[in-house]
Amino acid sequence: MSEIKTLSEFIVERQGEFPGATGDLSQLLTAFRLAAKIVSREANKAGLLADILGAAGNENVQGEQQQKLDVYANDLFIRMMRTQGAVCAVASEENDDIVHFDNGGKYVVTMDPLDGSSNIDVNVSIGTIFSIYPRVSTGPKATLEDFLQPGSKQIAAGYIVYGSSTMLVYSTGHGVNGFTLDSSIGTFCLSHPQMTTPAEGTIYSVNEGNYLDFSDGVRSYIDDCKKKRMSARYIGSLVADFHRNLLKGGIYMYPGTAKAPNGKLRLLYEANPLAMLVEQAGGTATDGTRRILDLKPTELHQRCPLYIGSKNMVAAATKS
Ligand code: AHM
Ligand code: MG
Repeated sequence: MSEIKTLSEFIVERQGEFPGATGDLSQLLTAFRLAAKIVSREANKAGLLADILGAAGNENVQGEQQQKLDVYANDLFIRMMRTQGAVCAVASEENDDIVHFDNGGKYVVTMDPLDGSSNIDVNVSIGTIFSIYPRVSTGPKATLEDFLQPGSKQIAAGYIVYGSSTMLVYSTGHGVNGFTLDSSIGTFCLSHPQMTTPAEGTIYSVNEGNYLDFSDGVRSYIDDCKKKRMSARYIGSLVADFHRNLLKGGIYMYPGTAKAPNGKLRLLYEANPLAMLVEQAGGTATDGTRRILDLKPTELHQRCPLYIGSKNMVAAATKS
């Protein structure tokens, strides 16, 4: 029987990769691990509980309706980080402004606590996305400057996909590793060590309902995908679409249009963390012309077009 490695063993084993590591990052990952298990449990019973299922009746900063599980996941991840102490402030998709902890923590976190939330009440995969940056400001409180660092400054990024099983995938800049939750023992076990993504794939993922609004270049790339008889796969949960394509090889696109030149997805807590992961796995992420990780954010909830996945496919989709 092959050796089973748990996420906690793995985190401890890898702590030495950081010169001068104090264990704060490890503790933070441990907090995410626990929050992930709780959200996974809640997501699994979402269909049973009328008070969890369905809209919470609030709108978030993007004017989208929040689902109850969004609010639950947001509160939970924030609570876990607040008690843990390594993080001094968080920017979340669900909060208009920075959430401060006033604890002197040396990291800031950006997160989408429950991505693809329109899929909750139809029993389709959803996810959590997170990104960790070193705090760069020196005053008593974290500032916007801490959050507006380019993605290349991330020290860790990851996601949790609540799918047919729950997986936590993360990188600290030394490759990408994936852990599957064994719900019978409540433990994440290393199931996908050193994940790499193929340079070429056969899956393209895009909301083709927007085809008529796309640029000529994007339309012609989609036409090429069809001519080559590639597979169209689009769940509408970024984490799940990204995860599948990472494993199998493919491209996920959310292009800009004349009406929404920056597309829909957010740079800080959707594009940047996934861009770090895809690059660590050998893939690429661009906004059509520029590397995502080089973009200098100007706003917390900034959107950007996203082309992410297998290297050759991203190059082909963005060549014109
Ligand atoms: P959300 O963060 O409000 O859930 O929105 C992001 C989601 C992504 O998960 C998904 O890829 C995309 O929106 C789908 O958008 P669309 O329905 O326009 O195709
Ligand atoms: Mg989202």
